[in-house]
Amino acid sequence: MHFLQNLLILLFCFTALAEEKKPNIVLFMADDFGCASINAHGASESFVKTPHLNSLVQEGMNFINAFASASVCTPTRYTMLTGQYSWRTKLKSGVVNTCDPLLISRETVTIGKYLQDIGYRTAAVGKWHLGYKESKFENLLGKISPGPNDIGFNYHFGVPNNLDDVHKVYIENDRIFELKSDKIQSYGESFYRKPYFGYDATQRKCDEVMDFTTQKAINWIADESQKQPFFMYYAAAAVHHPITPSSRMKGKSGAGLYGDFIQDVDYSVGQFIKALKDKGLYENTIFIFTSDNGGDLPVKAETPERQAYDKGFKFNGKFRADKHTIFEGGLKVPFIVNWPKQVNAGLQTASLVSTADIFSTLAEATNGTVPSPEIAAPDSFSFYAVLKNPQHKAGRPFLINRDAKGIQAIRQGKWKYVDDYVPAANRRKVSQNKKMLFDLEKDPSETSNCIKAFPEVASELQKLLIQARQNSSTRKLHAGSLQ
Ligand SMILES: [Ca+2]
Repeated sequence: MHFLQNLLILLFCFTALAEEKKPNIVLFMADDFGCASINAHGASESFVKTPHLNSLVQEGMNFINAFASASVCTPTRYTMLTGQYSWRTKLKSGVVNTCDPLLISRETVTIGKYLQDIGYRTAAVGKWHLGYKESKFENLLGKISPGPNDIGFNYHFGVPNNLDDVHKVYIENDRIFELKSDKIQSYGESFYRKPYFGYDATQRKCDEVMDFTTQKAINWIADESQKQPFFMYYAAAAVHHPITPSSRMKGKSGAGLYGDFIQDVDYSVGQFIKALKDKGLYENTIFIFTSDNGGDLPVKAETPERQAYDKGFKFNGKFRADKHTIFEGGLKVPFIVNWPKQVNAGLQTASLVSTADIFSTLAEATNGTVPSPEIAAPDSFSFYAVLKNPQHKAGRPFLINRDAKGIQAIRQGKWKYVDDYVPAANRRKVSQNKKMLFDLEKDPSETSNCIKAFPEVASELQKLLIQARQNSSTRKLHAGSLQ
């Protein structure tokens, strides 16, 4: 009798576990969004008002020591989706250009593919900037393959590269959205002084892209949420130049067009949260908000970013420099994780995390385990334990960052070492980079290179960086060092 009773209890437990619904995931990545651009991160309301992002911070966990893996778009996005440093690919510097092939191979296990395998429906909506097709292409006509659909995303609605890239069209799954014919008639000029392709299809309007892609993403969530758990990777096209706020936000901030555009990002976040709440999904959705790199601060006085900055709006906080560079202003990003069912409200953590760690963390949160580095995410360290306890030190022992030129830095504890190695492709422009060492505890704004005072620290960090380059995985390298 006892045996039968126990068996029944066991069966009940297993069924309850199986029925425990896996969390939904919204990964919201803003573009060029500085680490001090929202009120909860220090931005004055006299410049911008970000009520929805402030709520995310108040209701979730705020990471104050979080870094993008690179200070430009493509490498951070590559590393986030694959859990692998981008400099292990052929892209040693710069970003994917207008007609470049897909940087992620079909064989790579992306976070999308990983989640599909455990029962998720997945989507990549918004800015893509990881290339399309097998090799360099003439144009985007015909079937666009391989593309996001081939590497782990059931649905794709994308802006190919940037807010005002010369393609000027949206991509839906493996085709140009609303293409009428194969006629091409180039016209006008983009922000980059190159003519638009002129496909015979709906042309994007910069000031409508945020609303349009947000709505596409929310419609997809509404359609899918009743079926299976979902993963929505939403990559906002704002606040990358050209600074083109929506008519709704134009003139609404105290920091000019740039502040208005930040408020568009906030509005979009609010739309997602509203949709999740309306569907009763908010409690069990992991909502991550971050940026692919720090804010961009152009030199030209007439740019909206510069004007906002000169008014006193320091959107990268106290940190040195901006996007493209190897300094903290280019690498430090906002990082908020909200998951009401599992993560207590109003917490803050100083654990070192990177956008590279999202893969392993989501794997652990949804599947209770992290894939072996031979199979997937070789450079992604899970910070799942931090979500349970903000005092917990995340598993990441050190972090490697790269800038637009392919220069690398490694940080460990309070030290950050910038290496003199320059990828071959850039050696004509930069013959040799200067080695630098910063004590981030004493000097978070990187005002003084202290390499002369601590040459042994620099040389240890350089050794570790070289080992990391030679090893196929920093997770494996770290596990080896612990044995
Ligand atoms: Ca960017």
